[in-house]
Amino acid sequence: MKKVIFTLTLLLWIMQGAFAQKVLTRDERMVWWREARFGMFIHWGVYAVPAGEWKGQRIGGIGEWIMNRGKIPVAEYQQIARQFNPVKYDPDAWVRMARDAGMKYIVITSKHHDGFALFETKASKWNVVDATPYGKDLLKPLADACRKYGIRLGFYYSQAQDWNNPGGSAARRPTREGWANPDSARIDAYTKAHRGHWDPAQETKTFAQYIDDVAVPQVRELLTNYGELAILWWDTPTDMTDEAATKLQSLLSLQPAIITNDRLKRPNFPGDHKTPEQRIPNLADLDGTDWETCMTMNGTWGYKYYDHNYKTPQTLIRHLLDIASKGGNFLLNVGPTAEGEFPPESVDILAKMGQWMKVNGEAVYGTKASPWGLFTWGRCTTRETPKGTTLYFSVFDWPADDRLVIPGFNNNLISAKLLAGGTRLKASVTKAGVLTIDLPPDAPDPAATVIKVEVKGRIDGRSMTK
Ligand code: FHN
Repeated sequence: MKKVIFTLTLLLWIMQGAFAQKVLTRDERMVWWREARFGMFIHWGVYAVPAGEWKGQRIGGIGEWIMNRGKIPVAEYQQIARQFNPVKYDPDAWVRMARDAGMKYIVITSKHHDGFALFETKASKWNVVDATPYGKDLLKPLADACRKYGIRLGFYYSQAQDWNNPGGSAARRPTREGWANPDSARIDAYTKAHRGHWDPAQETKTFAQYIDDVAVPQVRELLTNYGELAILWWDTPTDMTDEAATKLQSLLSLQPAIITNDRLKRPNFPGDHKTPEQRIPNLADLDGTDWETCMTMNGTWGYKYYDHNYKTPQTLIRHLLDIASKGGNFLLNVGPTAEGEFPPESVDILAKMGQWMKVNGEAVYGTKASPWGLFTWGRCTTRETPKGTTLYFSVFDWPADDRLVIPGFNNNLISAKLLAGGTRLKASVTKAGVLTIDLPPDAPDPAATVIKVEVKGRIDGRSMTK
């Protein structure tokens, strides 16, 4: 009998251990994210079909807003889905492009403000399975490919704004200037009186009904049907209530390790990280909260066939270093075409950033912010090691005298070398604490050349001038 009781107790104990869900602290959940530093944002939806043009006219502004800025009626907009047939969609290739660019995670628009779900959902017929000739869930194979290549996956979900599912909110924006819609004055007067809506079909339910009928069940589906998820990326809390936010937030317990951003509802739902958009914060604006800059490669998130105004790989590499030197993450956007391809310019940028990251990624992943702020010639990231501290000086503007001079340097030097290729560099520290590094005559990498400096002890950069 004693033996039976003992065995049963042991079994119970083992089972408890196996099933008990450990509550992770925020720091535990954020470990991989703080290491990752670089991720891919993907804005994809039926708006890639008009690709910035409606009825022969270009609608200015960002491509995924075409329905709102053109005040396209619901029934007309929904016709677009009939042309959404991304037969060239190759999620395996997408994930490889992200991985080869040096990105560690992907966040994709599962549903943007036009309410169109890229996934199979029972909560609304306005989704890729029910409304398009393609007829298949787009997120499942992406989740599989991410797992295959060890890339973390996050879902963007527009929780409040939804211009197609009735009751969803709509930001109060006028018809896009420059679009010669003869009816725009009347439409704009209507939107003013109707909390941003421009079509009575948008108002057949209340916002609370929309939350219960669409947002809550869809977020539950997203958190249940795609395996382990890394991030839930909320966006534009227009008209959001605390009650609705609480309902959505409570679903997150379905994914105990998930990270969320700060856009569920302000100010009571701060999430895990801030999300400066299209800008890199100044040092003075940072308050110790984790943050991630999201940015477009050109001027739009969703695909527009005529936007070729791309930033150069050099600019984007420097943005990544600027962000890392301030302790943030970089979420860089790609807007695929309606057929399912990344625009060629994006492919090229990703490949070039990947070439740089392959050699210099050490200066980015898992590094900490510069203890000294910014240098006029470039940026610095640091890593604490058992031996002391490694400093990565990323030089953007090569000094005319081929010398890097860093005053206020209080540590003993171990070594200095070029990160790419490992060539040792002559370096010395004067008694007055000035570190001088002799550089080769020309910048080996015009985008950013990283000088890796190992020193004893920890850095006290307070005495350093810029
Ligand atoms: O309105 C959206 C926009 O379309 C895009 O998705 C960006 C990405 O951060 N978020 C909103 C604007 O803040």
